[in-house]
Amino acid sequence: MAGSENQKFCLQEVLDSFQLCLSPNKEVYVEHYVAGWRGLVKFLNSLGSVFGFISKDAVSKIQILVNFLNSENGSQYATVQSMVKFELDNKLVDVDKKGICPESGCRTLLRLHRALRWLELFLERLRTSKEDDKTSVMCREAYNESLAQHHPWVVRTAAGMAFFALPGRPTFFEVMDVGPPEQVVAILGKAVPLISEVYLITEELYLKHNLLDLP
Ligand code: 1PZ
Repeated sequence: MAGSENQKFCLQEVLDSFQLCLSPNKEVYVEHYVAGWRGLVKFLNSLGSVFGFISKDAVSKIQILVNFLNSENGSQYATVQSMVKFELDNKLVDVDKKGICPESGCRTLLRLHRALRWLELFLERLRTSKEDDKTSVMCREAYNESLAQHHPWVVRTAAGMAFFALPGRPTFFEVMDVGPPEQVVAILGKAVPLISEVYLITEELYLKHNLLDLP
């Protein structure tokens, strides 16, 4: 994946990945989940280096999951469902506190899963926003309602400062690179429900296995 984060971003690609994410029986494919995040990291990188600390963390989590996919147990990581089963069955998850498995697939994916909720809330605000609405405000509101609750003060502060560097809505829409604003809004209209579905399926799975607070 070297260098792939620097290529041109297109919102359509992210939409495609999240579309491919769900199997016919509604399991979540890790490969496409990770591809969706790669697309998002590309987008974040094209917004400027102030967001570097955020994309760096996302990239390292993506890499952990890719390594599992490419490992000898790769087939067990095909879907989030199979990953959860495999790691729980084989005691590969630190359930209470970080110890022998500080970088399990389950806890790593949980971080991206929480960020997916932020994304859903943010994109929905963006979709319904008006021309002069501020992206930084939409981003902060979405963050406070979701990810912020899982971040310590120092991360919240850094994130809060980065939000000020977000470009305005017109530039933001241009960087999405799918055409005029109406087209962006239309694609967001498809993307948000998809992201929401992937989020809900994962959330229910993690809840069922009591994995929502993994350290
Ligand atoms: C378009 C604007 C982008 C704003 C992104 C909003 C999210 C702010 C997240 C700030 C993350 C700061 C860096 C590191 C955080 C980590 O401590 C946590 C917990 O991981 P642990 O320490 O437990 O291993 N990491 C995360 O919460 C995952 C964050 C992933 C963020 C991906 C954002 C992708 C943005 C896509 C842009 C459309």
